[in-house]
Amino acid sequence: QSVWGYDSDNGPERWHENYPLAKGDKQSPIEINSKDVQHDSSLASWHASYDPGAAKTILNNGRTCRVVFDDTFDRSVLRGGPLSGAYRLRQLHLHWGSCDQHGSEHVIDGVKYAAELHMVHWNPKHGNFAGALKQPDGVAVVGIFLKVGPTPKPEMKRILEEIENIKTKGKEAPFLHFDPSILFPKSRDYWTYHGSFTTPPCEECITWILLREPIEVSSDQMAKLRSLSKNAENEPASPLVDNWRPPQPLKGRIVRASFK
Ligand code: BO1
Ligand code: ZN
Repeated sequence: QSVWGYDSDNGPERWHENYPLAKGDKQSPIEINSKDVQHDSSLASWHASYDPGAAKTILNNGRTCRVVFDDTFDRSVLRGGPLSGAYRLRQLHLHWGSCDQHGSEHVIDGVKYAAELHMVHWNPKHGNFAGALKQPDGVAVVGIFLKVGPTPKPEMKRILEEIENIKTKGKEAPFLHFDPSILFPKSRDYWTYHGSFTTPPCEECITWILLREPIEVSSDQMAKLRSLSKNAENEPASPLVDNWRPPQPLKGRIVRASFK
């Protein structure tokens, strides 16, 4: 297991060998059981204020497809909900499966969605991203579930049409003028809890904001995502699929809901 991944020889079951935090007490993702969540009427609504001009590039790093944003100043920020102050958007990426029955990291009442979109923000009071991930209130991730249905999500087009240009590991393409808030579902209802990065080293610095309402994508759109490769251009072909970590122990944590 020289580098971590999602295969049996380097996958989630083995991450703790090189990254002991992976066995911590506040790991993500988790399974949410709606009967166990606490409605909290004091939870405010959240607001994203994103500058389309902050979008920079899209890349395939062999583990996910990521869109990177300029985070050198408070340009695209997330506020409200369980958060204090403004958190800066740094990147978004996805986790997905090899079929529609799995792919999400968080599981809701036993339901695994086909994919999960993560919008990653950091708290600028900690100076930079590296500093933020050492702090319990360092990072805020908005999670959006993708389910497969008859209706494509036109707002996913920009990302999916770039997949052609970043087929293999290490490929990167310009990705300019994109407002990721077009990907949000209608409802702002969310669950929140404190957890970790879902990839090594799995630091426990994340306020998770998981949106209740999934967005719908078509089967063709999911197929495009699954057409990415985890190999580099000069290596044997290997599809980039099933890049999700399964649920981790809740260990007494409380999940709060903004809705009844
Ligand atoms: S996620 O939203 O928990 N799936 C997630 C996972 C990894 C990152 C962001 C969100 N980013 C990575 C960066 C690395 C950094 C690492 C810290 O987080 O790409 O540069 O070192 O664990
Ligand atoms: Zn993620």
